[in-house]
Amino acid sequence: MQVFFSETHKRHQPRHEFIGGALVPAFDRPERAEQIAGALQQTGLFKFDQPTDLGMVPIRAIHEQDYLDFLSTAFKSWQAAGLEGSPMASNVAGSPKGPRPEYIEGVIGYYANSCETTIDDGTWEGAYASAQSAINAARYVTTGQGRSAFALCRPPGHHCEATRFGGYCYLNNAAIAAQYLRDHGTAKTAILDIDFHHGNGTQAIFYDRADVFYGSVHGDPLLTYPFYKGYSNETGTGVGAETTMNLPLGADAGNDEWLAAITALLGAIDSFGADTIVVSLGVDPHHSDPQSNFQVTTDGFSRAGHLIANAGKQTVIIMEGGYSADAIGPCVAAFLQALDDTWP
Ligand code: Q9C
Ligand code: ZN
Repeated sequence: MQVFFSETHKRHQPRHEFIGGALVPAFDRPERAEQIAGALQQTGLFKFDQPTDLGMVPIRAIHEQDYLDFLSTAFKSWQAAGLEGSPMASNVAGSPKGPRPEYIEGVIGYYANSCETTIDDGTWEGAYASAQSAINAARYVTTGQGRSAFALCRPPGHHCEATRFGGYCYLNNAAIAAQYLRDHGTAKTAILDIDFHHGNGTQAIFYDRADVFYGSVHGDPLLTYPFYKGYSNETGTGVGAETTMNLPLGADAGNDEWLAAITALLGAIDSFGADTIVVSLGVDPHHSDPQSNFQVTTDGFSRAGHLIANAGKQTVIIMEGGYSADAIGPCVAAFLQALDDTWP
């Protein structure tokens, strides 16, 4: 399988994040991507390429220009204001947003949906390169070079909205890929999000859209991040009514429940009539993951890959979360190999 992976992810080196009232070492460490790349390379079944720089147009198709300007200058603005820590929001704007504040501490909260995530020197470069991997994977599939491609994105994207970062995400790679497919000949695209966390950013971006389906299986938001979105009664609005589907699962959900939810989401995607599936692949549902309360096994990811392959659609896979150093490589490899092996 074709993989797009940029070494530039290393420029994104968050020092810490804010959890439980304390600054703790950041979960999205550069080693994550290296561990996944290493596991794929060991199999000898993947062809790695650096993404071609396809520019800002596909990114602007999802994110507002003022947000992009903020993201690319936030670190400098923070330093210029004499603030000493890493830029992070200690307050967030409500919705709809009022006036944009002038002082950077207000500006950063205007563009945040969550307060644990920092913007460091190199974050913009890393996020831009990550988005380019997603765009390259979408282009690979939509130009008929192959039926599937994997974007080894880091940082991840699915918590990021059109104008708000958070949850370790700065640019919504899956949304950018889905929109790229729409703009290049795909009539109907579905996003299947199997990260442990609900993709609140992706859902918000496509909530009122009839041409992009968003379906997710995730930890019950009553118990876990992002807490305020991802409930089963969120199903879309306006012309996008019934094009969002959320299947939250309770603590300790294992392979059987998780795979049944994926099967249900694939059924809805088939009824929707999608030509292409964008998979937001988080491997944090694994039982060993420090962020999740699910009990999915490595074999569970293999079975998920089979199920998705059997849908018989073009597939663009986007890396999202996964924080268990020992499990993330094997889980991604198991998923992608199963997906590749079982093409009808
Ligand atoms: N007690 C992704 O997996 N907060 N983001 C966790 C844990 C943030 C996860 C708090 C989790 C964000 C892409
Ligand atoms: Zn996650």
